Amino acid sequence: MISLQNFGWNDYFAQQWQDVQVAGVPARVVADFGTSVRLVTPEVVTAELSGKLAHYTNREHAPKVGDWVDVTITDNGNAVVTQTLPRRGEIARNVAGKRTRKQIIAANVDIAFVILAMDDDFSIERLQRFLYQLSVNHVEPVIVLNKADKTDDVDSFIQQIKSLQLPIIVTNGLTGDGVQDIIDHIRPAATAILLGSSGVGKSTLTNKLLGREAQATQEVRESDSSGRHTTVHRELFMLPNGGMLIDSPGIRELQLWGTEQELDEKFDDIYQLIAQCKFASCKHRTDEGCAVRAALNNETLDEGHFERYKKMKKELVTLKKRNDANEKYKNKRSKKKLARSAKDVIRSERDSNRIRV
Ligand SMILES: Nc1nc2c(ncn2[C@@H]2O[C@H](COP(=O)(O)OP(=O)(O)OP(=O)(O)O)[C@@H](O)[C@H]2O)c(=O)[nH]1
Ligand SMILES: [Mg+2]
Ligand SMILES: [Zn+2]
Repeated sequence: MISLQNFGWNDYFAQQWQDVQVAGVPARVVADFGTSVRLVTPEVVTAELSGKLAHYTNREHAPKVGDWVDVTITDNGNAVVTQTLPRRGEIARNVAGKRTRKQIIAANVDIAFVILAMDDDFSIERLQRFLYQLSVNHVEPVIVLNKADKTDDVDSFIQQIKSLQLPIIVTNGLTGDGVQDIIDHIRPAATAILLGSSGVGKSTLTNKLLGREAQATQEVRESDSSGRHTTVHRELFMLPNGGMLIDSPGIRELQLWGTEQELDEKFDDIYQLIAQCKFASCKHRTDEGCAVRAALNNETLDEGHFERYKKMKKELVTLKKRNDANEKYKNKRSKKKLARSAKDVIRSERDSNRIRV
C-alpha cells in the first residue's frame, strides 16, 4: 500500500487540503504529459486534467511534476484532476523566447542540485541565475561540479565559487564517484531536483543515484550542442534511501522570474553599497560619491559579481515592464468586454420591449 507520507505529504499539505474545497482524494504528480499526468495515490495511476485546468488561461495552475492535486473518479471510471494545491518550493522561470509568462518547471521541491560540468561550458553567470531563482522560491541549493575526469585542476573550479558559501560536491558521472555525497543531502520523503544546462550529466547522475538505467543519456556532439535535449520531460523517481529525485531537461536559457527587491536581497553586499552612494540617482559610473565605484576600485567588490548583478537587474526591470503591459492589456480587454456586455443588456432589453409592444 502506498503511503502519501512516503511521497512527501506532511502537515503543511494536510493544512492546504483542509483549506480548499476538495472533491476527491489527494495525489502527487510524478510525471506530466500536458493534458494527462501520472500520479501516486492508493487508488489511481493516471488521470486527465479537468477542462478548466487544461485551458490555456490556467497554465500556472496546471499540475506539474511534484504537485499535490485533488483527483476525482468520474461516473464512467475516469480519473480527473480538478485542482492543484498551493505550492511550496516551486522551480519557475520566464518562458524561453520573447514572450512573458511564468513557467513552472517543478513543484514542492526541497533541495536543488545545480550541476555544472568542469569543461568549456562552466559558467558562473548561469550558476548565479539558478541560485537567484532558487532563493526567490526558498529552495535549498547545493552545487555539483561534475565531469571530474575532464580536468586535472578541480581546485581551480572550486576557488571560483567558494565565496558563495554553499555546499560543493565533486562528482564523476561515469564512475559514480561523489554520488553518495549527493544522496547524503537528500532526507527520506524530501524532494530533490537536478538542474543545469543540457549535457552537464543530469541523467547520468540520476541513473547512478537510482542504481539503474532509468534515463537515457547522450553524448553531446561538438558541432550540434545547441538546443538538443536528451531528456524531454520531467519525472519524479523514488530513491533507494526514501528520498525523491526529479531529473529535468537541460535549461539553456534561464530567463529570470521574480522582482528587483528579491534580487537586492540576494545581492545584499551590493545593495548595502548602493545605499551609501551620495545620490539616490547614482548610475555607479563616474558619479561623485559613488560607493560602488569606490569598492570596485579598491577591489572589495568583484567586477564580475557587480556585472552579473547589473545584467540580472536589467532583465527583471524588463520583465516588470512586460508584466505591467500585459496587465494593462488584460484590463483593457475586460473593460471592453464589460462595455460589450452592457450593450448586449441594453439591446436585449430593447428587443424584449419590442416583443412586448
Ligand atoms: N567525461 C564525462 N562525461 C560525463 C560525465 N557525466 C556525464 N557524462 C556524459 O555527458 C553526456 C551528457 O550526459 P547526460 O546525462 O545525457 O546530460 P543531461 O544533463 O541529462 O542532458 P539533457 O538531458 O540534454 O539536459 C553523456 O555522454 C554522458 O555520458 C562525467 O562525469 N565525465
Ligand atoms: Mg538528461
Ligand atoms: Zn553609485
